[in-house]
Amino acid sequence: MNSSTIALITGATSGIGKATAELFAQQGISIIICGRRQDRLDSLTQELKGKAEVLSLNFDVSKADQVKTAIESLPEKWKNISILINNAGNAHGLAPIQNGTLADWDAMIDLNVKGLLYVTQALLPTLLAQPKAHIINIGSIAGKEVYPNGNVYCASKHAVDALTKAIRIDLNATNVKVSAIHPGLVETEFSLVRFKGDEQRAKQVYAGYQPLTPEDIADVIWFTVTRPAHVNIADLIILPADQAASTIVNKKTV
Ligand code: NDP
Ligand code: 8X3
Repeated sequence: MNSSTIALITGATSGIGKATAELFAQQGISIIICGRRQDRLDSLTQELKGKAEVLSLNFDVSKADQVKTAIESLPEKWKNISILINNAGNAHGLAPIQNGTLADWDAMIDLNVKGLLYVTQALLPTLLAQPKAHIINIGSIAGKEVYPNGNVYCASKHAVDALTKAIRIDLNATNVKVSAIHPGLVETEFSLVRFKGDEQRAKQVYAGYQPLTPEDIADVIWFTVTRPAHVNIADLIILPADQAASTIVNKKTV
């Protein structure tokens, strides 16, 4: 892998996607960083300047027309993408099903499930045209288990798990490897988004134990994409040492 390798990373303006962009840039991979916050895309482009070739694309993954337009707008030299990191995703709310809102449910299904499908479909012709290509879907422990009040977020991540397996089967006879990485608790802006900007509540999620960092997940993504051609890390769960299951975390009382 070198500067002729092009990776497209969704959700690169924050958390896991940003750390992945930083690590890929350090390794000299050309990266397309995606997200909706232009100021974040601009500052990350600035930060990575001189380390690697960087192109930013501003689009909402949950809007099929925006995804199509953004991918079609790629300059010729950026078209040969061989690594797709489907990372953009979030939870909206944490409420029992009887108190959930349609707006939150739609947002999660549109982003975590439909967004992943839209980006994957838009890039498949390109990925299939490369000698070797790789799709990495960022799932979650919430795609392997369900937990109280996690209902629709867990369902959306179970869908990511199912789609990863299904896409791997459908692409089995092609040049495209398909992998999923399922993190447990990672300290990012995830909980701030889930709790709609409530910083205190978000902080509590990561208090009393050592959560994973976005860089821990970026390392695993890098490991996954750099295995030899005959090796596919198909499905991987990564938890903080203090986490045994979604809701079982060895928190020290303070
Ligand atoms: P962050 O909130 O820090 O990052 C989410 C990223 O997704 C941002 O870059 C955001 O960019 C982007 N995004 C959100 N909505 C959209 C949209 N509609 N269109 C395009 N981009 C969007 O969270 P994380 O880094 O933690 O999350 C990354 C992935 O990891 C998600 O799929 C999440 O479900 C998963 N995950 C996270 C865990 C955690 O504990 N943090 C654990 C397990 C999985 P912008 O707002 O600029 O569009
Ligand atoms: C994010 C981790 O446990 O909040 O997917 O669902 S969790």
